[in-house]
Amino acid sequence: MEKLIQACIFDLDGVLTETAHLHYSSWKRLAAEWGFDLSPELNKQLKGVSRKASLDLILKWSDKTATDEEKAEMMERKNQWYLEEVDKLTPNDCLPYAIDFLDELDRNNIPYALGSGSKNAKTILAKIGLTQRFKWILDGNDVQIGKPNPKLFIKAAEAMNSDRSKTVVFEDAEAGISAALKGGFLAVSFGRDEEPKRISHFHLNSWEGVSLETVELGLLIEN
Ligand code: B16
Ligand code: MG
Repeated sequence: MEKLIQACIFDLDGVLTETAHLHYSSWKRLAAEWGFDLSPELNKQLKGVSRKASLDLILKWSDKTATDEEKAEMMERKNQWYLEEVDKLTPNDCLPYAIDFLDELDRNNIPYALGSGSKNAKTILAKIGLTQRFKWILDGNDVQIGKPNPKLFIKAAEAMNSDRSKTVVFEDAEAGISAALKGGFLAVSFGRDEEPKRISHFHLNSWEGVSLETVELGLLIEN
């Protein structure tokens, strides 16, 4: 029988590790400079969204304008603050049991790629000790337009030469699940947020106890 899952694409932040709180504290610190308090509710909308698109949203929410030069300087500073915290990550910051699932993919010769919107993805992967696990790493440096545009995932599927309708995207963000659906992928949402869960094909709360069979059966039963 032909396998339902022929390849996988993993988002990084929120799926293999968790740095959303570090993005949040850095954006909050920046916005505080012009007196805007970035709330946790608004911050939720930044999940999976590129650095540039995130800044544009924060500026819009706070009715502030900035030149391209000022925006570049703001993003640079925010990123420095974020990287100071990323530097403290260790392999213990991999989400629990994620590696067990990667091991199972390896045992079954199922190819997998990273599909992260972050320009810092390679730095983060190295900090959490996952660089060697990924043959294909696609990140925010590989595309002009970020999620919810599906281009990043499409590039990852092209690199693996996989059929998109048999390639699973694991994503924690609504923008990422939208990108996966637009690209014709199997979309598995991950984590605690409700929005991605509402539109995905199947949902996982954590990696604990997750096997290929869990995901295949979930995708078959729920669809
Ligand atoms: P950077 P992912 C995304 O990573 C984050 O979810 C999102 O919050 C962040 O704004 C985006 O990366 C860009 O990050 O500033 O490091 O380029 O979830 O796609 O792995
Ligand atoms: Mg994510």
